[in-house]
Amino acid sequence: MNRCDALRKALPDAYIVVHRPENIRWLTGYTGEGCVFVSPKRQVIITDFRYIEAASRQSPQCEIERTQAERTEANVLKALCDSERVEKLYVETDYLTFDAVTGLSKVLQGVSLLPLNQAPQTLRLIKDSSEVESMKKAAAISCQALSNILDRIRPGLTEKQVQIMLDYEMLSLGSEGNAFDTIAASGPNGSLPHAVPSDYVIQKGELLTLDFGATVDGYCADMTRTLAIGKVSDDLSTLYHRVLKAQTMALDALGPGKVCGDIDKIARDYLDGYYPGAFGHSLGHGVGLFIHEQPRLAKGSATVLQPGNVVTVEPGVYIPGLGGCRIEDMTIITEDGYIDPVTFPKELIEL
Ligand SMILES: [Mn+2]
Repeated sequence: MNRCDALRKALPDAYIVVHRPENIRWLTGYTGEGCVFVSPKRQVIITDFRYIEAASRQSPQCEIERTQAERTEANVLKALCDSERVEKLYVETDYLTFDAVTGLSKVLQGVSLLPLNQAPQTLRLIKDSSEVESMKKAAAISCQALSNILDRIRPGLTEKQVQIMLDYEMLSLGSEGNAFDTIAASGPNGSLPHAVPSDYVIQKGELLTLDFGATVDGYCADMTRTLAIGKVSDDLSTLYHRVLKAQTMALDALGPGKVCGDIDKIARDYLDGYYPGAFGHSLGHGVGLFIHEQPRLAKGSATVLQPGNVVTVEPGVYIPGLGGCRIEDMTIITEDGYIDPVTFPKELIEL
């Protein structure tokens, strides 16, 4: 893996140090701790003893510099900057702590530190075919995991027990780990968009929202399904079908060249007509090596979707006291539309 040339093309003749783990992985394939120094002619992973062998296996195209107690990361960067006569160094000021940046500037006397301004993230907006393959696999595992536990979900289980079943299935099916902490929210907890699974016992007649995702090659899947535990009230059934309609309308409008804010507005206007203010978050977000990336399908966003973007479409309605519902697919924008690798059915399933 070597995408350092893409970064060099974006920032010609620049000297850059990258610390954000997803950016390091995207640029070099290396998944350990440390940072990577990128100059016009070399790329150097700076890490400690624990990761030296892993770095050389994962990133044979990189030089590796080992830190030690008396040879800190900043010292190594100083030596690299001196050897290449660096005057300006781009750093991830949006990721490093204030202390880290001030510490670095003290050691790197005479080198001006400049904000990298998310240049790697901008490149990561467009997924290449290998990234898309990984994301499709992660979505397939997520869907299969839910299918596998479906006939075991029943009243009397706690939210936590359902969470554990889902996580176990995803790992068994080949997920490297969860893309984020699985959400299982039933009944009144469904009105909390990011509910933490609890010991709450799932009851008959409730909606159960499951939001989860596997990871493959570091790439995240993100999907949500809301299930009915037995027969639910007409109010809840209507709520479910309106959320589904909002998602269908947004998906029908999705594609390259579309404005993110316009897609959000389609779902938002529809749901606000029935449940004013109850859809309080954005319609969707980018996904990749990190669970929440750009672009965002958000109110007022003028960003235009491009082939290779991966975005979720996840309208939800949250009503304290009644509960909530969210339905989420992760979509890959293509030249002529989009691919939806989240194939798990969306008609209301009564368990
Ligand atoms: Mn999501």
